[in-house]
Amino acid sequence: MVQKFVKKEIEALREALRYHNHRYYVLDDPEIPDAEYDRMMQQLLTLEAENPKLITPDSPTRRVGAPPLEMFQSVRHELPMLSLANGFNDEEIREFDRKIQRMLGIKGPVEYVGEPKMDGLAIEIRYENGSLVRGATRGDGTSGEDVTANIRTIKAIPLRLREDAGTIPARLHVRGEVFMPLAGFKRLNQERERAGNPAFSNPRNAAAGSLRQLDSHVTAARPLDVYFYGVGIVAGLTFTSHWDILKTLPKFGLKTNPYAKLCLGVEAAITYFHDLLKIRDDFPYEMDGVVIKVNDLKLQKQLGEVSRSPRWAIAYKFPASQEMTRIEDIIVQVGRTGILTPVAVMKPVVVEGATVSRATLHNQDEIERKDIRVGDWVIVQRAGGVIPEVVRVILSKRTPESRPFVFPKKCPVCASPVVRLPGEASHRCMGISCPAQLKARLRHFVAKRAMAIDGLGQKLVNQMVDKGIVKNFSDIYHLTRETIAGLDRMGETSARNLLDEIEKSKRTTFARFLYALGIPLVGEHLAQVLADHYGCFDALVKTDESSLLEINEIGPQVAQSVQTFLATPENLETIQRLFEAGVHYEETSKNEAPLSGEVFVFTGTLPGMARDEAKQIVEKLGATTANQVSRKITCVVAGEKAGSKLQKARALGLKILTPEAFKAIIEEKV
Ligand code: 5U1
Repeated sequence: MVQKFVKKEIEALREALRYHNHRYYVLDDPEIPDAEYDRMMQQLLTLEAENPKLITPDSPTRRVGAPPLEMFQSVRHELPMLSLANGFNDEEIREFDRKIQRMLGIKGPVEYVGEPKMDGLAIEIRYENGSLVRGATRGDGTSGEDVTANIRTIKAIPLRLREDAGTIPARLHVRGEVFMPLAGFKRLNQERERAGNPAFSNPRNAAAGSLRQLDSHVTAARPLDVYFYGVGIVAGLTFTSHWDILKTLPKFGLKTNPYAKLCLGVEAAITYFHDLLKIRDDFPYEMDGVVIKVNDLKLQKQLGEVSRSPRWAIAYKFPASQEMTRIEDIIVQVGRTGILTPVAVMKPVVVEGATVSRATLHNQDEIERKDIRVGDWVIVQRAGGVIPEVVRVILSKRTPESRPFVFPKKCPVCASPVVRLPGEASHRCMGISCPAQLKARLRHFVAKRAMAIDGLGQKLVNQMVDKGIVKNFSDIYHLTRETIAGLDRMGETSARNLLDEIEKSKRTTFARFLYALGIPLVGEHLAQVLADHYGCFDALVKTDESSLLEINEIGPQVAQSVQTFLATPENLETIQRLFEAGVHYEETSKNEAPLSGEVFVFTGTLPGMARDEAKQIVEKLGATTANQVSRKITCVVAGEKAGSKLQKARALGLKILTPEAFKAIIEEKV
């Protein structure tokens, strides 16, 4: 690469790393996944190694972490707290082992200790003559923040060492990781949301935010825990191996992770990593990998350290559970029940070993809550290690080209109207013959409590749809013996039986017919309510939302659903075809009633009769009533002071009755 461009690239990387460093270490509010940060750091390290002249003392590679916050006292670590080199695959771990063997001149297997790498905040605690005297964060490795008061509130940390190990050392500086277990993290976030405080984005941030509180009472109320994994200055005690440290510390009351394991040779250490990876999600806390350490302390000393990391240890990182990618599009999928689900189409990215390119965005509210737009950079994770989800938008990377998502008004599969019913989170397609829903709708249509076509099960329905034999409900009534007999596992006899059942189903009831149509939210009971009220399809189709709302058990959701369903021409066409194919129902009394099919609107005052009374009378005679004037109205009764409704009725050319004419009709019909 041309030197000028390399310099520019290095500077851009440094600036980005400084920005994210600040978010991560100072604000406890990282914006990008750790894996992305690691990658940028790796890239910068490589470029600097290739161009050593361009290294500057202020490069993020020369320093880890950020300076301590001003409010805390700064504590200088008597021995620097090192950080770890990372490995991301088996081969990198084998290379780490080969280097160790080379440096030590060993040919046989090296003894390692494998330990879970906790995802928390590194600390050092000083015990002097058995008493806890100081607790500090790692900070930049050379000095950290004095968080003694906060450390003292963590119940897993002894204020005085136990004496089970015999003599108490004069000085024992222990190192470990403070973390927040998942259950406590979940509880804390629920409490915060209830109190209107922002939730922590992950347990690591929650632990860091809790430990770096100026008021130790706040820390005391946070569910923090600790595992110790090493020592700094020690006086009055000697250790021979790392395993010795891990087994001795608990005797002083200092917890070490019980999942640590002695591994003879690098292959055993690699197996340890894979075993832990398999059960990673079963742990009550988050780990981000395992640490593999040379066990023998003499060998550790011989190996020493390079820049900021010991040569005798490596962090073998688990595949990242969060990654960063870009939303290229938001598409809409139609489920078999007609629910429309927005799905983010993303630039493919590997998360926990699997390529992720799509994630459900659930519904409009979820998109608005997370403010997700097409073109946005987002963080994705695999929920429970499996289902991809968009965690949040990286707002600082948003460009003016990002576009908010607008739900389609028409179903992307069948172009029928899409509605979001009042109080519902989802949008629905109202198309009765929508191919995306056809199998499920047909199965419902033929079910026992609907059209009751015995012998037409899901498998047969699926075959008919897949072969294109049935494209809508009415096609069932045009099936022939030959067509049915040609289907898998069907013969002449079963075809004849099925045709008999189909024929029988043509004679039904209005309520069953309505239920079979599968109008969203209209179950068996409401189908009966509608059938009782309207008596026949003609009356129902003429109704409007306000008249539907006048029925006792019909609320705004159902009213809108029925109204939209019946206002969809494709649906009416299918229903018409069913009637033409011979489907009919027993006419109910409403159908035989003298005013059946009529829709009345009353306006103005009727002398000697309350409006409700007039409505009841016409309803008893089989008519329906409405509050608004529309083309569906067959008769407007206009009393005194009839206002705009009368004008509209005239404009639409509707039949208008005076109160006297109305009374005469009633008397004649009763
Ligand atoms: N379990 C564990 N975590 N951890 C982190 N051990 C461990 N050792 C570390 C670090 C930074 O460092 C020493 C190897 C120096």
